[in-house]
Amino acid sequence: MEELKVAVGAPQDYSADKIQVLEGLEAVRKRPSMYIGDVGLKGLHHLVWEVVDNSIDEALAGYCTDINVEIHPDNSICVTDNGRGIPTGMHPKEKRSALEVVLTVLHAGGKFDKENYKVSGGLHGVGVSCVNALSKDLRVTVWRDGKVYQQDYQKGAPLYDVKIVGENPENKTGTQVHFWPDETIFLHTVYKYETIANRLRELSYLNAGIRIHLKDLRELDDNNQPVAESFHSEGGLKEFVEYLDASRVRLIDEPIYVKGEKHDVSVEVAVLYNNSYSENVLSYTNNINTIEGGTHVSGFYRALTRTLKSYADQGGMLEKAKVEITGNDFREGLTAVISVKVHEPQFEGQTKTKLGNSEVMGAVDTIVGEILKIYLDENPKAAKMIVQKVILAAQARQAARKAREMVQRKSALGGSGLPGKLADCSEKNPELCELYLVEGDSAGGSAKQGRNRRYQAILPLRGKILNVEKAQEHRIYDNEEIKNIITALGIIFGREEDDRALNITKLRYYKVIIMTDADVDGSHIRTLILTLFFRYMREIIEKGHLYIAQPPLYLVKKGKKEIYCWDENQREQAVRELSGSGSAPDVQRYKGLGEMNPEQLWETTMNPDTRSLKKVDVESAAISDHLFSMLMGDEVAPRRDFIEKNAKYANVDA
Ligand code: 0RA
Repeated sequence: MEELKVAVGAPQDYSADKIQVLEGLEAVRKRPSMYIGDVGLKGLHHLVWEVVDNSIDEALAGYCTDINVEIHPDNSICVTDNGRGIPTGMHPKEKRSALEVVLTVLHAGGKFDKENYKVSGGLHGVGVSCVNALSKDLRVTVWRDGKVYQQDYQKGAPLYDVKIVGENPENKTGTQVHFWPDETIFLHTVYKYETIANRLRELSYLNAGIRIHLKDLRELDDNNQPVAESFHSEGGLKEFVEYLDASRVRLIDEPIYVKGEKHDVSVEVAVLYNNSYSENVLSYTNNINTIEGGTHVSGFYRALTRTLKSYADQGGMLEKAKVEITGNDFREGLTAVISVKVHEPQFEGQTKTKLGNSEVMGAVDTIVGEILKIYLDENPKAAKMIVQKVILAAQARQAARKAREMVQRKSALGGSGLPGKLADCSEKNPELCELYLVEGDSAGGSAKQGRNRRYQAILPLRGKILNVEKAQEHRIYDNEEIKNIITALGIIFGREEDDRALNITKLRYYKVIIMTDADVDGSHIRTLILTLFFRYMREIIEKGHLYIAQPPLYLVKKGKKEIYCWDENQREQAVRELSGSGSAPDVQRYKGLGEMNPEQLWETTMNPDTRSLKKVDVESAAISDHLFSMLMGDEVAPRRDFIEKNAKYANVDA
């Protein structure tokens, strides 16, 4: 019946049909950003996510246990799974192999049969045909029905009909997609191992049981083996929060774990409390990181606040402590992962990473509320630890408000209210203004002399600023350097309904530039400043206002000729260049900014025409949070491990 209807309505002319299909993929090639976000590194990696998501879907449907991802020496990517294999039979409507349809028809995505798939991943859900369109070459191989099928494509167009390339007597099943991104489309074509490894790790936690193997064939390790890692988690989200909190001190022994389903929304949550003062909540919808949060996160907070509050009320604990508790007090020291699976997710917000479905809020609220209540009743010891932490947070918040008000009242009263050490610029339009946060009074002095005083302001910082990772909020307002930074920036800390929320509408400089020495102390101070911004002023990073100055490492000099160098390669080249006529040039290694005179500092590091600035971004909140808590937190072992492991890559000094 179905087939008959399709046959009657189908285009008579097969080739016309084919042209239409190619037009679809042509649209992807014309406007790739509409389908994969951008054509930079992000878009390049998006191709991998798209292919892997299909295999994950197959695993979620219960047919696939292992996924292999290989990065080849030519930066092509090969993804293999042991699922059912993309169907290869004749597609009744398209009159060609279903395999070809999946690979060449936009939005076909392989999901003919919606019942088979609970949910589908992929931010844009564009499917593997989109990857095909943006690849100069792609080869798909399917093991199915005792045969091996194959088809090759260029820029999305099949080179031949699907063919059988071999027998498969053991009746293996699976799909392999090997693609070569088109370098005429992408700005970068070199894959980043860490980016892929981080995403695959995340996927293995979000989808317990699946084994994902990554192999990088571009580089051999010390044993002449390709770099490889396998990701597999039986504990799923429970292990995910433990991983996130690995460098923190726990208040409860085991994660609180919630799983349930309501109104077709499946909800999974894992929660830990630690002794820090920061909050780390990650949320996912259909395996996609919802960076901007949304209804699932709101539902979680509602349930957490209501359930903990009523538990504490019943026990008379709040009355005894004589504090007013607000929603945020339940979030200090909280680490949680929220993962929901929704049939038709609506993504909103600036970066389309905020979940909008209203039914999800109630589902998460109800499920978390019920299970958390049972947990608290059954685990009185853990419950007491959490409530005590909440009460402490409330008391600290009151102290912080007083301290913060002192800082802000002072700036509202006294004259300009700006810190005495600030050498401000004359320009008043913040879009044109830059603030340099400079390590040390002497470098600060050089910067003041070397700067363009019309639009560049200088704030010297003396010594090391407070490590906010280890301090309660009210203490940060006692710190002279931090107070100076806040008042110089002109921002308002906290609002009535949300003490932690920041108001940066009055930000006085659209570029805030951290300028520290190129030595161990300098990098430590830079990390401390970055931690302050990450924990208390993240919006400044998110809006792209925070930068790191890049002072040169060397000056190579002979006679009147001077060449500044930022790395070893440049230094070697400069030495070769100036060695030309006889004697070797003089090489000066800059360790501190203070070794440069004001003119040199201007020329190399501050002049917008010649300097290079590194923009700070919050690549992934999970990674940064992990990194900051590890670098700045209490536990020493993870920090040592990290530094040992990354010593040769990262510029992170102990
Ligand atoms: C459509 C239908 C079926 C499986 C798949 C697509 C499928 C797609 C991909 C993409 C990567 N790996 C995959 N594995 C399977 C179900 C086929 C059946 O009923 O046997």
